[in-house]
Amino acid sequence: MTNLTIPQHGWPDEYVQRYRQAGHWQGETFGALLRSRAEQHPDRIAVVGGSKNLTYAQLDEHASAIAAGLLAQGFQAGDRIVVHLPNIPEFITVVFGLFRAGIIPLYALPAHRITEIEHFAKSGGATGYLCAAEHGGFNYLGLATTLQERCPDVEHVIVIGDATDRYTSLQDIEAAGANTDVLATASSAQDIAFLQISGGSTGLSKLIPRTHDDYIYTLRESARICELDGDSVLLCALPMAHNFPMSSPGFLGTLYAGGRVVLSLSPSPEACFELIKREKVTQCSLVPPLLMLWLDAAERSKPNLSSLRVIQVGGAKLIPEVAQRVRPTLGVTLQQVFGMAEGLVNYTRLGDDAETIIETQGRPISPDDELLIVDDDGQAVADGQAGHLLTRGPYTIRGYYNNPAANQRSFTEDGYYRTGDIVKLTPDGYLVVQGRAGDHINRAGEKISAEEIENHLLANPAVFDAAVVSVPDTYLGERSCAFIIPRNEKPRAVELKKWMRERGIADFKVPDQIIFVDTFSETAVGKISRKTLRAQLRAQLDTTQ
Ligand code: J2J
Repeated sequence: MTNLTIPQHGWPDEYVQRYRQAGHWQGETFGALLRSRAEQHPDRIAVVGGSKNLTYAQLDEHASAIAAGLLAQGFQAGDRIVVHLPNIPEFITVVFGLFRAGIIPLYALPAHRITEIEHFAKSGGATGYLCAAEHGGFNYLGLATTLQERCPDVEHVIVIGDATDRYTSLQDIEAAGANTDVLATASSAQDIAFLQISGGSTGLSKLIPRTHDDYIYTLRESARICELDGDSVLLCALPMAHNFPMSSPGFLGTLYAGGRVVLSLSPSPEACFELIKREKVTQCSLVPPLLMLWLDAAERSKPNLSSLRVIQVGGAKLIPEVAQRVRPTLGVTLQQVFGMAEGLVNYTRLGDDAETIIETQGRPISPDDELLIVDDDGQAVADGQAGHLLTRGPYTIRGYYNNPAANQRSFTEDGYYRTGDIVKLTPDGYLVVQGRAGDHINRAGEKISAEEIENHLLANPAVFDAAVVSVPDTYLGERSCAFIIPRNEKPRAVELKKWMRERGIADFKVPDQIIFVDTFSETAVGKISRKTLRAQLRAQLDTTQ
């Protein structure tokens, strides 16, 4: 068994004791959690997706069969598998199967392509890749083939759907493990349950290790704060591999509360309004651009959304003008969520006054979340002033997975995570997000590292230099703009975009806008940092638009 613990970056003993004594960490694993729900209400429907319904008992059975099947296949507790699935019920049976076997899922988004998957597989040391054969017109089997060529350590490819004769189907894995009860596993509550992906500012994504103990704590508290219970029906419209629809309160928080999860393959208002009516959905989580689409569509089509009570909105800043439209247009309570896959999550509470709900991004889940707001020199700012948010607490990681260099940058010596967000605190302890210190683009909630995209562009022979910046966008919140100095002949922007897609990166990372320039700045380039350069270019855009 390897890497189950995070030796140098785990919580120090005194914090472990503190969080246990406070009752935050209760020693429960995901495997045991599902079993207890299946015992409490075996016949209640847990998941609805496409034409499939699964009860809690069925979910439990699938999870055990998958766990047993994977162990029979040669996987061992502590191994990592890249899970690359859209919003289908198998996402849930698979991850609980992995939890039961102690195998660590590493969650990729459906939009990710070979470049990202290769990076995840290598940095996570994955030995398996699990995908749907096809989704949204993309053939994931082709990706699997390239992945195995580039990463020989990925020995196993498991496919949902037609696995062809090359790969193993999930059905066969399940059949091999059928009727085998796997509950006691090598994993315990303080072990890593899964790896999430960071949306950080620098370079390639980092891997975020979350333990059973810390994550289940957030689920328990999120379910309470969002007032979920056995009657709740949560629509999962965002890609479920994202931390937000997974846990704030997300499909896992809903299963924690014994409610029902309804999965939508598309977040469009057309698809979702229909599901809300048919399945009597009570809660849903959206990013601001989607909320805007829903609001516009609801004003036009006046759908029946009478079952819906709460919409959580987070992932990017929601402006008060849009927040204000939620109750009159959709007839529901808005709940703002400011969270991060690294940990800290803030919610406005359902009973808060309208001003708090509209103007703030909520307050932390836990009384043991420690927040510091500091200036550029690391000194605490005066009350109510904006500054860099640093945080540590019972569900905020103390370090990325196997990444000492990133940990050096992203964590203080006493274990605070540097969120990269600029926030201020209201006198009531609510956070108002002001912006980001780092150079990433928050494109409709998807975080894109400027540096990562620049590095892709620099690999093109026609590109001499490139700098990527964010531009405010009415619908996306922010869009990406690449300033490019051509080497000789100016390439065509469409060709460059096509070339990026063919490199195999997620579509949302392809620059929305490309501007060719002869030089970046009058100041000698190379003498100023990339950060300053990007700031100058952004300012240049502001004055020319
Ligand atoms: C402004 N910026 C926000 C908000 C996140 C719940 C909700 C969201 C995420 C998430 C999550 C924001 N207003 N309301 O994991 O559990 C930006 C910040 C933050 C970064 C984290 C959850 N909500 N953000 O978005 O890991 O910049 O998590 O640091 O994808 O999103 O991104 P991510």
